[in-house]
Amino acid sequence: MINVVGLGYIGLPTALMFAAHGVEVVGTDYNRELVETLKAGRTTFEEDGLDELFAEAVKKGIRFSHEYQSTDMYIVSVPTPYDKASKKVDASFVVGAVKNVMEVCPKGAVIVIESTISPGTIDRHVRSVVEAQGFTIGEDVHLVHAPERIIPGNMVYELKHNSRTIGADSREVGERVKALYASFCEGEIVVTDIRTAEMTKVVENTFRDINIAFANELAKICRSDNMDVYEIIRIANKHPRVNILSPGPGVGGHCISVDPWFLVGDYPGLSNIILAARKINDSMPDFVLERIHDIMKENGIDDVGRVGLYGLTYKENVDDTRESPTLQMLDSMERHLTGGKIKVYDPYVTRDIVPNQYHDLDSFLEAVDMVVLLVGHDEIKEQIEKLQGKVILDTRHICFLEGVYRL
Ligand code: SAJ
Repeated sequence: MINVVGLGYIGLPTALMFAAHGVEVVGTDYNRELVETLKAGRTTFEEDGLDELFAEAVKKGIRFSHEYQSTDMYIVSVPTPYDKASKKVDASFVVGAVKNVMEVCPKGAVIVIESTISPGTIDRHVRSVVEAQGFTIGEDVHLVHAPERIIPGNMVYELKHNSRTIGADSREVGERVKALYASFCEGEIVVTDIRTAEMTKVVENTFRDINIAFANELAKICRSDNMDVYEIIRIANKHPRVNILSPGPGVGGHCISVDPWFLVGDYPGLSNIILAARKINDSMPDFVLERIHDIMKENGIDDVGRVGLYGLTYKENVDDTRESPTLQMLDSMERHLTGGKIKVYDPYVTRDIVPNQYHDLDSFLEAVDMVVLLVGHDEIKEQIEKLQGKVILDTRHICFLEGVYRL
């Protein structure tokens, strides 16, 4: 039996996938409300194919509990934020989960950590905790790092088809965990050591952050000298070895905007391009605010209350708002005392999380003269003509109506 600890965006689909493929699973989370929701037969976030997977896992007998189980296999998928001051990984949730596991696990249990951690986290934070409790690593307990790679919006498909990495101290344990993941994972599963697995995961997200930063920097350069960045990227990408990503209002989510900081925190002085990329991406929400200001002036709009932000999530067709560029912008406006009146709408965010939030596209559009497209949800792409007659700032290159402004 596997005890999956932490039933968030990664833990839940992973637990469901194992269960749907015939593995006995108990999912544990300390959030009782979340556990009760799952027990009542409801998923806790929206994701393509998740409800079907949930139904299949329930049929195969998955159980949910707020208590740790006594078993020989644990998968820990708890959050690993970064410490805003030191920029280093905050491993406290991982350490807490491992401590709890050690209170109930039998001798020889394997603890797989799926949470993203910076290279050396297991050495520095986890091993010492395990040893301090009197456990001998490699005998009483085995540590493994198996980072995930699934992308919100396409999680269920990617969970099954992506290649994955297993880092373990011993080849034998690595192969055992590989065989377990192979119950559902059809991609290649590479077995390596723990530190390599830790570093690889962080490097992957850092690679993407740097590439997005390059696109964003190009957008700024082109704006400053009146060039069309989208046309330039489109043409440059016809080169067989060039593949520039898309500029946007910033980088949100809990991975790409977080993981590169681990390297900056641990290797200051050596992580120059990584730091520069982080700064460029973090500067984009303010860049959009400046664009809004200029466009308002150009069009004689002097009341920010007539401006509407479309999209609150960190990217299209998901309901996740963590670190979203829109929230970063609203935060920045508040700091400059210009927030409050601007209107906001997102079809995926049904709860009120910011002031002046609308829950219906038509009434949102009626209330504003200018629309800033911050997220390219299918909802707006499919009815883009509704924006006809508005002043439009499109930060996602999804609107081709006449007169549209871009980044
Ligand atoms: N973005 C752009 N321009 C682009 C691509 C993305 O501005 O061309 C923005 C998005 O709008 C969003 C942010 O970047 O705000 C990140 O979105 P994303 O779709 O690139 O990635 P995430 O954060 O949803 O998921 C990433 C993925 N990592 C990589 O592609 C290397 C995923 O595979 C990881 O599993 C996930 O992080 C994670 O959990 O680590």
